[in-house]
Amino acid sequence: MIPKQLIDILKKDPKVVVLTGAGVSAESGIPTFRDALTGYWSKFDPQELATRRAYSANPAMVWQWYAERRQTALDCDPNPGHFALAELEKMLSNFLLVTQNVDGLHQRAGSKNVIDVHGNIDRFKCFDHNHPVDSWEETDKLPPLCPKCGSWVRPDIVWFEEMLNTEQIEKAWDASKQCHVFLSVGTSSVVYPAAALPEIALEDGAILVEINPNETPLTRYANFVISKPSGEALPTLIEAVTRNT
Ligand code: BV8
Repeated sequence: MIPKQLIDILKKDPKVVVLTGAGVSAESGIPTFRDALTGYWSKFDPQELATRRAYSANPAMVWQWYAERRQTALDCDPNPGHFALAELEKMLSNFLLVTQNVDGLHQRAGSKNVIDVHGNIDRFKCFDHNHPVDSWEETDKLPPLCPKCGSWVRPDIVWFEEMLNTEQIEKAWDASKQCHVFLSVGTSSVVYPAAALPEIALEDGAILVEINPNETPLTRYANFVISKPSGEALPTLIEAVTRNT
């Protein structure tokens, strides 16, 4: 499943950047983003719900959507793919994990050098001033209100048409430019600016590896394509690279 040439490259302690998307958490039981809508939510488009506009129009409903997704994330466990990436980090002297996922599973699996470019569903801030919020007065009204300014509490994640954290995306940008190997794992590669990271890595001569059971717009540019679930492919990759090291 893992090309020998890729194993030999990874044995040479290259600079590695990994970009993950919702596919990495699929085997943990978390629906991927574009099928994150089951049941009641099935009549909504996530790209419509994950916006300031939707929150302004229907804060209680969108709060509930995130509350259910948060509970799912907290009830799920990291899968072998998450643990394999934590292992890969330990094996390499220069490694960065950039995740689009907001579920926190990489950190729970032991990954240390992680940038969660779209935020974390279990972190909160306020709608009007981005005040960090870690507790609030429980009332029967939702969303809860910011203790500092009284505006709605919201998840500390990046909605569509919101800017990503400049420092974070610049760090991810720089690492992608300098890396020798870029692994794109479990992402549909359609959401920018995260989807630009593998493009930058390629422009600067990196080897591009894609791990995804399905094709994406990136597939045709990849040097290595592993069309398997990440929970299977990543542990196999680690095992191959550590074998008779
Ligand atoms: C920005 C948090 C500047 C929220 C997310 C027009 C108007 C306005 C904006 C735009 C526009 N055109 C383009 C844009 C920019 C826009 C964008 O890229 N849109 C796309 C969709 C066209 N980007 C933005 O808005 C970004 N901000 O650009 O600011 C700006 C400012 C003002 C105006 C314009 C621009 C902000 C983007 C961040 C959005 N927030 N998440 C939440 O979670 O609720 S993004 C969301 O999509 C998730 O974070 C998710 O991670 C991310 C990407 O999706 P994927 O992770 O790839 O998940 P997906 O389900 O799509 O795919 C899963 C993949 O896994 C599949 O390929 C599948 O095959 C694979 N898979 C399945 N099982 C497995 C597997 N792989 C491996 N193993 C398995 N077992």
